[in-house]
Amino acid sequence: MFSFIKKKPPESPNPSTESNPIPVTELPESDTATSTEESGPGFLARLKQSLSKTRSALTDSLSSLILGRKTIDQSLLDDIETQLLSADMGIEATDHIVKSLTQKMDRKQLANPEALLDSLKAELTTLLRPCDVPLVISTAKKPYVILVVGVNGAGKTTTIGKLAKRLQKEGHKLVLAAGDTFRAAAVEQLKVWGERNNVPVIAQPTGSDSASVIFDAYQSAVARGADVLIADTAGRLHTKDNLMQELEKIVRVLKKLDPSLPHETLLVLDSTTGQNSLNQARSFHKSVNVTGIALTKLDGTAKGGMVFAIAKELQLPIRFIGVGEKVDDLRPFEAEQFVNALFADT
Ligand SMILES: Nc1nc2c(ncn2[C@@H]2O[C@H](COP(=O)(O)OP(=O)(O)OP(=O)(O)O)[C@@H](O)[C@H]2O)c(=O)[nH]1
Ligand SMILES: [Mg+2]
Repeated sequence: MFSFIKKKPPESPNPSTESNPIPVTELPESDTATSTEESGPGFLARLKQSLSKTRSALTDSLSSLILGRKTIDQSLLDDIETQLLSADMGIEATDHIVKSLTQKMDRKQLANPEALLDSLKAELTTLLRPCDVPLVISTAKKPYVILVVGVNGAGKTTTIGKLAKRLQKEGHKLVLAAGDTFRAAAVEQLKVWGERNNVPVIAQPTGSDSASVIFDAYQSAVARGADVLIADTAGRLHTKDNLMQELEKIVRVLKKLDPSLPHETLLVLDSTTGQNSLNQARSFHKSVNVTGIALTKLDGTAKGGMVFAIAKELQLPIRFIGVGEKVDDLRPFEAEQFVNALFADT
C-alpha cells in the first residue's frame, strides 16, 4: 500500500548526489505533535488503540473464555490452546504457555479464573522478556552502522525515516545510505525524507551496486563526523539465493572497512505476514546475522500474537514495533508494556 505524493523538491540544497523529479513514496511527515512520553496512561491508551485488532482476536476472546468459566479444567486449557493458535501465536509458544498453565493447575495453584488469567499474563510477559533488549547507540562506535534488511514492502524505508527522526531527537548526527538502488522511487523516498529533516542521504543512480553506495556512505559519514549511519536496502524475497548473496556482499564490503560492521543488522518484519515472517527471519539470519527486529504494521493486524511466536522461536531482540504510518508510530518494544496494552481493561 503505497501513497504517492507529487511534491516539488524544497529550495534547500539537496544533500544527496542526484535529483530527478519523480513521484515518491511518502515517508512519515515531520513530527510536530509527537509526545516523547513513552510510559504512563496516555501512551498505554494509544498503544492499546493501535493493537485493537489483536486485542479483539486474542485478548478479548481469551478473557471472556476464561472469566466465563467457573472451574479450571483440562477442557478450558484446551480451549485456551485453540485460541492462542488461532491468534498466530505459533505452536512452540502456545505449547510452552499451555504446559506451564497445566502444571500450575495440577499443583492447584490456580484458585479461580482470575488467577488463571493473571497467570497467563505473567507467562506471556516472561516469554517476551528476553526480546526486550533496546537498541543502544554506542558512542564508542562512530559512526554506529545500522543495516536495514527485509522482504519487499515490509516497511524498511518507513522505519528508517521514523528511526532517523527518533535518533535525531536524541541528539545523534545522522547520515542515510540509499542502498536500495533497485527502484528509482526508493532513492527518492529516502531523499525527500532527508531533505525534510536535514539529514544527508548518500545515493547513486538506480542500478548502481548497493554495496558500493553503502561503502561510500560510510566514508561520507566518517568525513562528516556522523554518529549514526542507517543503510536502506532493496526488499528481497528470502527464498531467492542470488538476492540474499547480494546482501551478504554488502556485509562483506562493510567488514573490510571494519570487521565489527555493521553494528546492528535490523530485520524489518511485517506483522501482517504472520507465520511466514518466521521463515523470513531464519533466512535473513542465516545470511547476514540479524541482531534486532523491527516489527511493523501491528496496528493493521489481528495477528499481533505472532510477537510471541517470534519471541519463542527466534529469541532475537525486538528493538521496535511499528504501530502506524506516522513518524512517532515507531516505539521501542517493552515486554511488560506490550502485554499490559493487550490486556488492559479486561
Ligand atoms: N499501518 C502501518 N503501515 C506501515 C507501517 N510501517 C510501514 N507501513 C507502510 O507500509 C508500506 C511499505 O513501507 P515501505 O517503508 O516503503 O516498505 P519497504 O520495506 O521499504 O518496501 P520496499 O523498499 O519496496 O521493499 C508503506 O505504505 C508504509 O506507510 C506501520 O507500522 N503501520
Ligand atoms: Mg524501501
